[in-house]
Amino acid sequence: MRFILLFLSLLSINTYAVSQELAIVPKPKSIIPGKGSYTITSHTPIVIGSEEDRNTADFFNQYLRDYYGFELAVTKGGANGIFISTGSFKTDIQGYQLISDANSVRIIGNTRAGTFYGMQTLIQLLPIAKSATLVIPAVQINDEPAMSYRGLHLDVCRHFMPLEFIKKYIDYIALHKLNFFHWHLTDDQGWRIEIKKYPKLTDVGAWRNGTIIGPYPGTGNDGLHYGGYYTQEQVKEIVAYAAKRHIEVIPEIEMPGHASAAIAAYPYLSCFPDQSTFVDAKTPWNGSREGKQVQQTWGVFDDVFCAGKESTFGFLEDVVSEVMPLFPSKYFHVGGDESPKKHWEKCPNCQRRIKDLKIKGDKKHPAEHYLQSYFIQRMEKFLNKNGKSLIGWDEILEGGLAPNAIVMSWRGEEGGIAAAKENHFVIMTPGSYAYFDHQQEKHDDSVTFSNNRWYLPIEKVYSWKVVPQVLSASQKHFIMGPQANLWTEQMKSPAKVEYMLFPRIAALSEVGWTQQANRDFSEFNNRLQKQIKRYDLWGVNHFYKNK
Ligand code: TNX
Repeated sequence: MRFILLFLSLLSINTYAVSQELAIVPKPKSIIPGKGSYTITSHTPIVIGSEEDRNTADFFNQYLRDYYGFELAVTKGGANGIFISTGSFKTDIQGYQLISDANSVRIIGNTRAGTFYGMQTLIQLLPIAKSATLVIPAVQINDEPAMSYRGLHLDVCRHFMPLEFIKKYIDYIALHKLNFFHWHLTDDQGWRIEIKKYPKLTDVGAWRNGTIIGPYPGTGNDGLHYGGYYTQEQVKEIVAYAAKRHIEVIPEIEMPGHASAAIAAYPYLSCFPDQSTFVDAKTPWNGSREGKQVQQTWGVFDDVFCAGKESTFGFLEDVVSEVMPLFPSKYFHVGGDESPKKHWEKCPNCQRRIKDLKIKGDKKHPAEHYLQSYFIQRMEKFLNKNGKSLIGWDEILEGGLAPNAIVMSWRGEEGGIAAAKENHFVIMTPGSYAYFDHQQEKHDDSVTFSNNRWYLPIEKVYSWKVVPQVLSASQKHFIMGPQANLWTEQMKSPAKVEYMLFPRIAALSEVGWTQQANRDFSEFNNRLQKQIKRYDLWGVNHFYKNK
């Protein structure tokens, strides 16, 4: 009896030790620990199965160079080494198998992306301390993602992020086996993408004369001329960089709301071009208040794209036509959120449009509500004609969904549930689990650290069940996966973005990748301790760094 107990306790210590040692995030589907280990030295070759796997080898070499100070030769044959290849399993599931033993490490992906993810797992088998010989435990891992869409968003409008940081951000996405980068490129406080036909969008719209200090209404205005934008060449560079990491970039061009920067550049896009931008009495403003202004404060603004004038749609179609070819993704995000109807109610052009289209208000909603639906449906037709699928925030449900639209559910899960019930695809990004601008610490009242007092600790992110239980099995199929959003009103620098992102990105990755039944917070938390050491190795300014 005592022997059995001793044996059992040794066994449990052993499994514990293994799960500690193999701290892989997101947690793989199955891990079978082996005996012994494999040692990588600077003489170990990476043997690729075909030229298409070279990206994956390059990524690994870049990682070795950055954190261990050496890299490996990439070859096409050999008996020993790290073998990476992609099988032809006739599946689009991005799974892989990784087997390491005393003689080799073998990664076989179901798809190129699968092979790349296998390499991400190998990266997490490396010791954290810098060394010239890297010992990998023997193991057999079979893995695949639970959800096909695993996204991370970044708002570069409220604060502009340098190109080099966008690349770093994409690396972070890749290292967590996420596969979509949602790039929020236009908003009230800045237009951030070059449009050749409309140069003022960036000459004027990419710059503001100041920024309020702290959350609205702010304790003052910093009085600094602020802005920046990405040229089309830079955008292409980012898209290519992401593609090498099996990440699709989805652009977002906001309409009809969050349009102050575009309107400052081209006032005719407003219902009332001659009216100066409204600044409420509470807002500390810097510089001129005359004419249309790029916003210096946060929130929702009444001056939106006019839905009555044909010139608005001409402009938007031109813009979309320049943006589409830069992004091979089939998805195109048109925003659609937080668009007040106040101007449309008073605008003769919008009212004429309502009359011409015989749009009627009803007990539930005034006619302008349905005009929003007309706006989005019209843009959807244009996008679909060009082979793109429209994504919008859940407000695009207002007044009826565009026929093929994909809904990003942010005001809770309700929008996503409603859309899935109408057989529309859905990306889940509810504020209560996925808003990384909310603070990680309950009593952190320091306004410099978050957008507001909402509290979103990593446990809460981890507890997120992406697929709502109320849906039927066939409706559940429409839930593509999770996304977390980083709205940067209170993130002035890349360091601050990292502070808000890490380590919550680890929980997000598991929410999207690991089967629900295979997830447990305290077990995750054990692995997280090692993952945080990895973040230290990368030099990330994570939340626990200064604790
Ligand atoms: C709502 S989420 C917004 C953003 C803000 C964010 C702040 C969404 C579609 N719109 O414009 O930055 O809240 O948490």
